[in-house]
Amino acid sequence: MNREHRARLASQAAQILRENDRGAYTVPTKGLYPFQWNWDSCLTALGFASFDEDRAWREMETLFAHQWPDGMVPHIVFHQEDEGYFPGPEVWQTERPVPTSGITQPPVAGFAARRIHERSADKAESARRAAALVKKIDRWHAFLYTARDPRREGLVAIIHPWESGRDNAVDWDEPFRRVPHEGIAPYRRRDVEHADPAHRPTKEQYDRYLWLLEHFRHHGWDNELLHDVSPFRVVDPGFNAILIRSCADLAALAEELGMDAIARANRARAEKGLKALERLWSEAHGQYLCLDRTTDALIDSPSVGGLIPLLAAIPEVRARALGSRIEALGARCRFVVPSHDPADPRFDAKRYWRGPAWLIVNYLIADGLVAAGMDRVAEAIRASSLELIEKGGFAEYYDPMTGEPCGGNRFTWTAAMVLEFLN
Ligand code: 2M8
Repeated sequence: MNREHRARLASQAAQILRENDRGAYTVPTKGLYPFQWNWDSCLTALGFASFDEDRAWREMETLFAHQWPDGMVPHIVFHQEDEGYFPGPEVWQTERPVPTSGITQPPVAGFAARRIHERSADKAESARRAAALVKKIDRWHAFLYTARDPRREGLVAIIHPWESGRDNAVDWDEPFRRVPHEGIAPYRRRDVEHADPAHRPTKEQYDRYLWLLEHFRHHGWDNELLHDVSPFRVVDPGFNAILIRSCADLAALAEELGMDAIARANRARAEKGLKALERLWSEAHGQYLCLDRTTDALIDSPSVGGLIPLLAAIPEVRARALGSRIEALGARCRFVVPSHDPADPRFDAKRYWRGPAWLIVNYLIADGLVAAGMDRVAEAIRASSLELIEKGGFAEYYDPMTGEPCGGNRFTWTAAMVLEFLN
């Protein structure tokens, strides 16, 4: 790709960020997702940082302004009313000053904040804004390692598939059987009016998402209770690896800013998490798997969640094995990285997180591969990602067999990741 070509792609990506900018936060895409989402915002901030540092910090500051008193950072902030999304604030009923959802999402904030600060041009201003965020991110990490790890194992559980960010991954099929899907209030889905229903989660899955939501609402969104009362408690290697990396990055950032207690606490969390992650390794699959905390058994589902640990400082032998795994997946599809192994009969090339490739996941994995010295594999992911954009535009996700763009279009975090890949 020549310079002119790169500049054209970067300007298209920046244009999408501006289009979806609502002033102090961005929406993931018009129509389908009209509010602020947690990990979308943090990854989008990275995109903003390449042309507007002030706007990058503001994106994260807005998100963290809605942190709960217990430290949780909600997965959606409903800044304004919009009928176009379900479930909206009237279903969540979390009683926050500005309505939010009642669950969280992968904690990429520590990772993003460190990266934005490292690249900042105005170091004094960046340090000032980073320091305020560091305290809040630290409280979020503390929340996760208590409320979601009550036995202090060093591994946090998600209590709703939406918390993983990989909503309908094959990983949840088995533990989801324990979640009832009857007796919920009647509802009307809006997502299937914006996107092809064949590319979205099924009705049965939505019923169970809603059952959990109503169950937690019934428990007053009390995070002291929710982990134990949830019939769905899964340790996701992707979520945990992101948290471990964010703890390590927050420790480094805090140290640079002279916030020593926060640095120490997060370094200790990262070390403990890394050791505990080993429990999720599957020699048979050559990758990490989810662990069902209710049965204490690994879930037999080779998904991309088990490759995301490349982002954390896992042992070299594990990183090498994951590198080989990604090469093997590459031989099974035209574009990498599929969110589920195409060799598994449950793979579904167009259905959301059950097969399609996602640029944000590609970015996180590529980052880990470079850190582990596997530049060639990382470069293949980067090239594949940019080719997907060239062929299909800035979509929410892509069929890894054909490259067909799926889901929402002119998608914010996809555009942000293009800016990162071009950086
Ligand atoms: C998707 O999830 C939301 C629920 O949070 C939905 O489908 O309604 C996921 O891809 C999630 O990872 C993402 O943050 C969100 C917004 O892009 O959409």
